[in-house]
Amino acid sequence: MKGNLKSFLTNEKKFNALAKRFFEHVDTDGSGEIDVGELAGAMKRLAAEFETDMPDKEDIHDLFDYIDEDKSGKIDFEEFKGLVRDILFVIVTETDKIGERYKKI
Ligand SMILES: [Ca+2]
Repeated sequence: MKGNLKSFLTNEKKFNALAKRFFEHVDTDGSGEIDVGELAGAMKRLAAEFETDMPDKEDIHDLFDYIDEDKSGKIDFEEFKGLVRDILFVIVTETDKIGERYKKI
């Protein structure tokens, strides 16, 4: 599993396919760009799924600004891929840390 995740980060084709699937989930109107409302919807769906607190307006705008690198007010696929890469990187890093912890036991 860990190896598979890492391969996503280095295999451009696999990574693009995965990122595209996520992108299409968020881009609910299929315009090819994500606006604040679509990002808010995606974050709320995630919060509901994981039964965590709903993100507030500030959280949503902070994340949006972070992803919207050129500050165009829309997130395009290239910018979105940066986010997916960050998320995968965190998962891989954390998984490694957890693995290390178990080795010590
Ligand atoms: Ca859109």
